[in-house]
Amino acid sequence: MFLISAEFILKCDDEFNILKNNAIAFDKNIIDYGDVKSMQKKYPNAEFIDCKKNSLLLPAFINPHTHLEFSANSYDLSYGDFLIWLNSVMKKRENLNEKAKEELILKNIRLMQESGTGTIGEISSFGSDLKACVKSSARIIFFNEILGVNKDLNESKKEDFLKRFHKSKEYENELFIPAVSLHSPYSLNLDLAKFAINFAKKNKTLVSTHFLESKHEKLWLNNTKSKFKSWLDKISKDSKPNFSEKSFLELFKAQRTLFTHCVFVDDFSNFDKNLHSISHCAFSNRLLSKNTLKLKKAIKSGLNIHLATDGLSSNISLSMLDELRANLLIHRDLDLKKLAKMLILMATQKPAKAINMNLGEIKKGFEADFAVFRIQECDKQDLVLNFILNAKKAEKLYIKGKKCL
Ligand code: MCF
Ligand code: FE
Repeated sequence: MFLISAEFILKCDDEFNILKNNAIAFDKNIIDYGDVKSMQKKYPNAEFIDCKKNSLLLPAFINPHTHLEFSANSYDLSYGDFLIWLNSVMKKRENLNEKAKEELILKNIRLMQESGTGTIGEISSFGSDLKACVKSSARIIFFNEILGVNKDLNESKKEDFLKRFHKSKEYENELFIPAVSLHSPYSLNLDLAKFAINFAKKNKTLVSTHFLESKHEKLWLNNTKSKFKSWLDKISKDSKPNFSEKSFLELFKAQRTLFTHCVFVDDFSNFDKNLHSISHCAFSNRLLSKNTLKLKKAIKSGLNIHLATDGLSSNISLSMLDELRANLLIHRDLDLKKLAKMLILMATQKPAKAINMNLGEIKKGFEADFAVFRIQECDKQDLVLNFILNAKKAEKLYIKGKKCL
């Protein structure tokens, strides 16, 4: 058993309690916490890790949406409009995937850990990220992606998906959790989508999907003239939308699902508050979507909204700290200090609820996943905002009680 002390501990509970000069007793899980002296008395045999003054401990960040197979991108893709980006991805994706070798993916996972992230939701398009994800010390939810509009190819798409899923299943353990990703309503036909949902239900996995990321997608799903038609006609002749906004959402009834982007959602009441959540990728939306999530309205609806970085295919960093800072800049209709606290919860407690794991909070019985940062002297009322503004690198990272940094 260990005992770790810090000057400040962000519990990341609903009340946003901040503990001062407390210590946490933990093994794989959080056993107890309280003021340092009484904890040392209560657990005299625990190994003491003293983080001393000017330290801040918080639950490790959860980044539930990345595309590590696109990690080699830097000058390759075009931004400013979703279809322009998509064309560039289609042209470059094989090549980018080829360049994203195990070493590069491991390096990026390491960088994420160094920025305080403990859990990653990886969208795997090809399966070439499998080995690195298994090798790393991060907790990974490995979303095997399925997509395809051309019905003639359905059987081979299913076969390929099953092969990748079963391969990932061979490595399943406490820190590596296979799951399913249905790419999006514009890139799937009904048969493939139903197959994937039924498969996820049967195997009791988490599901992730991209939804209403661009105006083009919204127009397409609403059967209004859109540039998506000519784009999709290149893949499947005389294409028609396979879903409406509503019929796509109906697929995910009774299924725990993370919906990524949702920039063009107008009515959040169509989601299931208990099982559905939104992964908000602010930086990615700036590059591809010409719009951002209506955060205030989305939160007011009672739906669980959390943050994610998306991949390096539409971001310059996979650090949740950078993503927190990007969010501070764009949600100008929210009070800055209140927003800072909300955002910390959207990087810890909220994504934990979305993936239904005992993570993201300093709470007895929860997994011992936390990060420690060096801070500077600061008024308690300014602490959270100043932490977001300044933090770059975690000093320590524990995942399931194991020291990773
Ligand atoms: O989240 C971003 C933007 N929206 C959709 N897809 C992707 C993103 N980053 C990478 N992708 C991948 C996706 O997984 O790009 C491909 C898929 O394999 C697009 S193919 C329609
Ligand atoms: Fe994505």
